[in-house]
Amino acid sequence: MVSPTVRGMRILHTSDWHIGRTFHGVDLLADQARALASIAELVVSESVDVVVIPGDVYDRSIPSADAIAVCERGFEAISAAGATLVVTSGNHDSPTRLGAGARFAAAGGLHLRTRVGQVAEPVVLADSHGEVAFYGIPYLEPELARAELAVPQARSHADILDAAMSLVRADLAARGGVRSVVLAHAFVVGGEATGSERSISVGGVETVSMSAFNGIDYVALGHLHSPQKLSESVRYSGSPLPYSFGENSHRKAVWIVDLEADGLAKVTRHDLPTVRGLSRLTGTLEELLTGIQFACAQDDYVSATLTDQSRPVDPMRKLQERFPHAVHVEWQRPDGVGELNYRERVHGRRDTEIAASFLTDVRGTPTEGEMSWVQQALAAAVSENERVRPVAEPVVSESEQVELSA
Ligand SMILES: [Mn+2]
Repeated sequence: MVSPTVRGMRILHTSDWHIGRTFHGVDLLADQARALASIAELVVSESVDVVVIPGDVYDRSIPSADAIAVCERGFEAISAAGATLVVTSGNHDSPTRLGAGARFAAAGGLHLRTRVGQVAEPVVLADSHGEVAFYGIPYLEPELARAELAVPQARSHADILDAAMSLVRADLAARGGVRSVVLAHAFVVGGEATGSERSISVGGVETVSMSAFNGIDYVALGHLHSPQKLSESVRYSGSPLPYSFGENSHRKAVWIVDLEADGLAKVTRHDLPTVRGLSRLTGTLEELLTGIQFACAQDDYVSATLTDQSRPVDPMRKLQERFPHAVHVEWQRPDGVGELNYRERVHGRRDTEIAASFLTDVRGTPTEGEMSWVQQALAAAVSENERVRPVAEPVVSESEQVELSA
């Protein structure tokens, strides 16, 4: 008789969806919807049982109606793909809003853990080896969490997280050896930020130690936006999309975590498809518009640095003819060495010259008529200066004052 294969529990770890985020003013909802659809596809193709999302589901505490719709469709697609969801709130989420209707959502397989008071009430799921307790630790704002966790002396993120984890450990001990997963939204020492995270610094300290999580089978972290492994069992999944040009070298990913009878068995990285690439381009406007080497960036979000001799006129409109998703353009003076010291640069030049070159830079060469207005305005300003110059007061030096008061 062939014994049936006993499979453990398979968990997909993603985080920092930041639904509703804009990128240099551009709405990302369509990209985000595609990223969530690709996560739902992985749930099917990898036979995932549970999807964990440790925070920053939304980008704002009051998400737009469109952002809520995208999130809801994402949750529904994951659920329809066959996975249970365990979700906690991050520093961008409103715990109250994200957690609204949590009891009813739980009945449908969406477990929203957004309350500090619930850190020791795990979502208990089971596979053929037994139970797994999922503890959802929402982002713990020290000022707010201190009272709820009854640790009035706690000041730092580390103190607060330790208090939450001791509640988790006490509950876990009472369950007698069940496997455990913790979701937490925190900056763990050793993690690398990308620059698109909002600081959670309290008194200069925003990090917590990895040892806070000792003894847990898998720790699914949220907050940092690039996928990274702090230890075999403590990881950040990062965001599903890049949220700054600094992230154009990161491939976005999720972790697929296999728990077997003894706990953590295997973690596999699955790269997410790139919805739209990011490119930083440098050259003259003409080079960017015609250079064959830039053709591969035509569908990307583009940040352009222009190196023309003088500031090009209306460069964004021209760039967008070739790069419809150009979102940022800046002009770098080709002769600019280091920091531009404007005062030094204009030293010794006449006011009219300075005004004319400013107008040329920002808008194009001024006409003769415009320059005559500029000259009249400057002349008027100079004579006004002379009229209002106050008569100098006699000055009492410090040593004289000392003598007088002595
Ligand atoms: Mn985040």
